[in-house]
Amino acid sequence: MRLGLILGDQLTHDLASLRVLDPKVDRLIMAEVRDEATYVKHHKQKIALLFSAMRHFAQELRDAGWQVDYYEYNSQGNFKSLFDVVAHYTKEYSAERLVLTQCGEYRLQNAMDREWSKALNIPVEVYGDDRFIATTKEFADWADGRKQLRMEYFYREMRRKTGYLMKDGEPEGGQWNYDADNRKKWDGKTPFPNPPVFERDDIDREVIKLVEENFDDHPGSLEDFHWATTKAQASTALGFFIQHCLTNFGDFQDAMVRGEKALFHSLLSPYLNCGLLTAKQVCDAAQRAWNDDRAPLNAVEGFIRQIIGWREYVRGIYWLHMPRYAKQNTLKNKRSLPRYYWDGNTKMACMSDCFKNTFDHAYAHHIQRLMVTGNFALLTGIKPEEICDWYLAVYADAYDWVELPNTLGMVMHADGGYLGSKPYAASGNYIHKMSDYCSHCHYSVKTQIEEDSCPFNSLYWHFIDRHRDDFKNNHRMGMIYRTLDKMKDDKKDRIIARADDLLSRLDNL
Ligand code: FAD
Ligand code: DLZ
Ligand code: SF4
Repeated sequence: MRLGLILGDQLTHDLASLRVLDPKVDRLIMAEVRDEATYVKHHKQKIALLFSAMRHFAQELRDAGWQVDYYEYNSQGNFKSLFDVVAHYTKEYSAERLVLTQCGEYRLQNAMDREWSKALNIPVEVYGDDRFIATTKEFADWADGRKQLRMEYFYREMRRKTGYLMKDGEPEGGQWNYDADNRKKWDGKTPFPNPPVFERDDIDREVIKLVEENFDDHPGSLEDFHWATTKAQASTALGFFIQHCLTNFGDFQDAMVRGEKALFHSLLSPYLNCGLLTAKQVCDAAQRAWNDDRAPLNAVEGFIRQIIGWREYVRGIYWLHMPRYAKQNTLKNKRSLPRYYWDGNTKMACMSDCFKNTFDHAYAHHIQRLMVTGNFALLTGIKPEEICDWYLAVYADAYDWVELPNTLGMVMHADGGYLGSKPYAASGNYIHKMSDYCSHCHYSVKTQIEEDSCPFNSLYWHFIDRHRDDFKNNHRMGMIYRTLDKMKDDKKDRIIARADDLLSRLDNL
């Protein structure tokens, strides 16, 4: 008989390895283990979501006729790692081979490739994860020979491959991308839908108690734990998004509103990433909404692009360049992550709201991650590995394959502009334009050099100034340097002095 190992982010019934195994003779293993739950200090809600979804999935597998050995956290045996559990059951059943679907994270896949087969003394058979639209080989072929990659061109390939929003070989509406229509501040009127709240069952309650007892020192709170933990609940969440949010998704995709958790975002990433939903299922639902005239093209295109474009693109980059990718630090950042990334305690209203969303819900929407907490880390020169570990820990959807390229590449520009051609650096003006934060802030977004001036304003010019050599040949940055060069010397000096002061205060926190 063969043993099938199902990982916590592989909760999908037609997983590649499950298609190969035979429920009549083979057995499955799933395990909650300390090594996976603590390799970074995952948010309590992320652990609760995963453990509960894993337990529900194991039950569904048993109902479907599989024999499943499920190792619960802290059970007898006291296994610390997935390897310990696999070694135990390999021996117990005298398994002939171990079968699994490729791991999401390089860390684990690499350990398996290098050590597991030898240590277990049986072959380890790994199948490609075809829940993704593109295989890692397809991405590598597309990237081959390109000095710099552009998501937009890869996305077009994925549109052609899947046929989403395509008509007679051409993009619906004649354009590939409707982003120009998607950058509006919230109009203050369109009501925000209330995402579904799922009733908790005995499994959820038991897991929540387990997390409270065993992961007390991990960030976040379990008070507002509303995530779906079954495939059926995740499908309800998808239906809710399509019916109540998709229409406005495009218009307000970049907007931020104080105290609003998700606006019109889908909140589907944790389910996509652990397998309760698949990319195809989600995109099919969006395509149907377009076919039936239930949502406008700018919204449906923007949403599908995030999934078959960005999500696939970052995964492709990850597998093409790991482990080298994780070590890059092109801008030579040296600063440690400020304490308030962990305690949320800051007078900057934008940062404070993003931290609150993060700790209360293990969630923040894309622009909060990119243009607030990310932008601040970029401008202040935080070490890439520290900010990457933070994003990997605090979000329910965070896995290395998707978090790392987004943080190290998109936010920190630490890959030298390989993933994105220009750093997403911005002053407080951008945050002011896209949110209502500044009117509730201790700092003034209108000024640069006063004691109460918005920190982003001077830090932005400090970043531009200190990285002149890094960006002088980047034609997309030309206008910014021309603006800096036109600034009067004494004004520029005062801005840089204000930023220096802020940075030294950060270092002494
Ligand atoms: P929506 O706005 O509703 O978007 C729909 C879906 O598109 C998402 O569910 C997600 O699957 C996909 N998507 C959108 N943007 C991206 C992107 N840039 N990369 C990959 N997929 C994308 N996303 C993760 O899934 N896991 C992470 O660990 C993660 N870390 C991030 C770290 C940083 C610094 C930044 C800037 C972004 C990160 N993202 C990550 C991308 C994005 O912020 C989240 O996917 C999104 O906020 C999830 O919320 P949602 O489901 O409501 O998304
Ligand atoms: C994120 C996570 C956590 C918190 N716990 C477990 C676990 O106990 N068991 C498990 O199989 N998976 C867990 N995961 C997801 C894994 O970290 C994920 O499967 C790998 O990182 C993918 O390579
Ligand atoms: Fe953020 Fe600056 Fe606006 Fe305050 S003034 S909310 S710090 S952008």
